[in-house]
Amino acid sequence: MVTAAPKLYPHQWSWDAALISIGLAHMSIPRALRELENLFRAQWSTGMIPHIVFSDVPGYFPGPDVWSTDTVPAKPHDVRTSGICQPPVHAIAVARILDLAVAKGGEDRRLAEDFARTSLDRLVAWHQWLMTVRDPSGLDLVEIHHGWESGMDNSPRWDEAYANVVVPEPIPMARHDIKVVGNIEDRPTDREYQRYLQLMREMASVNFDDAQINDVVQFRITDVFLTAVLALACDETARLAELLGREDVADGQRALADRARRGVLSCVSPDTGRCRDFDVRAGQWVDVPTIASWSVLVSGGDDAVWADHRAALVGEHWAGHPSLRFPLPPTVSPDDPGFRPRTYWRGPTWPFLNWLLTWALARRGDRALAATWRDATLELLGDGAFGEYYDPQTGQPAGSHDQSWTAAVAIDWIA
Ligand code: 9YW
Repeated sequence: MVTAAPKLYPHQWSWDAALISIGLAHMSIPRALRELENLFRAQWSTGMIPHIVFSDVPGYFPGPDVWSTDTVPAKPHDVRTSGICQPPVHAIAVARILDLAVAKGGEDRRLAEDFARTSLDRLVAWHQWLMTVRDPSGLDLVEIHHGWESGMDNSPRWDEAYANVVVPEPIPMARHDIKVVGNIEDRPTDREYQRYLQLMREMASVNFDDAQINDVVQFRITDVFLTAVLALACDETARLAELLGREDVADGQRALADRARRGVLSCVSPDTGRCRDFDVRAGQWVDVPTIASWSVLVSGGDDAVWADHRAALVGEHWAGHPSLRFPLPPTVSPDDPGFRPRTYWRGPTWPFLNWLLTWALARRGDRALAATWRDATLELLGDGAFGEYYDPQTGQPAGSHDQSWTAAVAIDWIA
């Protein structure tokens, strides 16, 4: 199994693994499939694909003992996992690998087709869980219970919700991340970590039982970006199902994709034009300008809104900001007072995210912008550091180096 990063993240992360498997497919289709299989076999019986599948390597906090998922009935007993999820990019990986394998032909093709066939039911269960269990209010939007589920851990999108999380007593912490990443500014603060751990405790208090979590967890927000990714994932699953002659699955996935797309469009603010998240506990929209504000660029569903979101993201407040060294989308606008160019999800540009955006653009036929962002990201990666994220103003790598999904997307682009 490929770890997300050699030192900082010595385990398998869910959405990283999907992108990593795409990179691996260029070298070996069987190897790529094994990577995904390692993740898929950790799928819970509820349908959830967990956000971390733990290896035996120590040195990450919070590790499996802190997560306390060992007695969760829904978890396969022979793997140790976290108890939450991440954005559902997996169908995109299965479909991309199948396309590459079909081009190669022979045994690779046969293996990838078999894998896709057995993956279909897994993907259906996963998407279904997200759109049912995680949409208890029937908003056509996926609700998350932890910032980590968004994959954008400390994005300013979650600041207000985290500010409302009460930590009744200090929780012991043994953070490794700040030792591994020399620059403390690159990582979330201790205050943020206390809240991350508090939410884990709340979910563990009901043994990660979906039926009870909503009542105990102090963080319930619909995630518009995750929902936009789900729309694409359902589209890709429908395409896969058609290729494999499973029309029954294709129809269901198309219906889910439409729902997710409607959900994303329902988040567009009539005032700002931006996509918002909805804080279920506070009963209010969260309209914080971040890269997720432009989620319709990912989901599509309305040509006029899509064009608005594209224009915003290439515009002078975002990728076209005069202070940026490369014309790439930062995660927070450099005009925002909260913009921190090196701090994780508060400003840096992330190569894997640029890949996802270019994939969505190319799929819609916007090859010109996709090529611009691809070329600029590859130029950024020319330093050979394969940073986890980059300061968009200086082009310096930040966070972990040798980050696996950064390397994987580079391979996919240049292969
Ligand atoms: C953490 C592995 C993960 C990514 C997330 C990213 C970060 C882990 O690293 O979270 O401990 O903070 O935010 O999206 O999957 O690369």
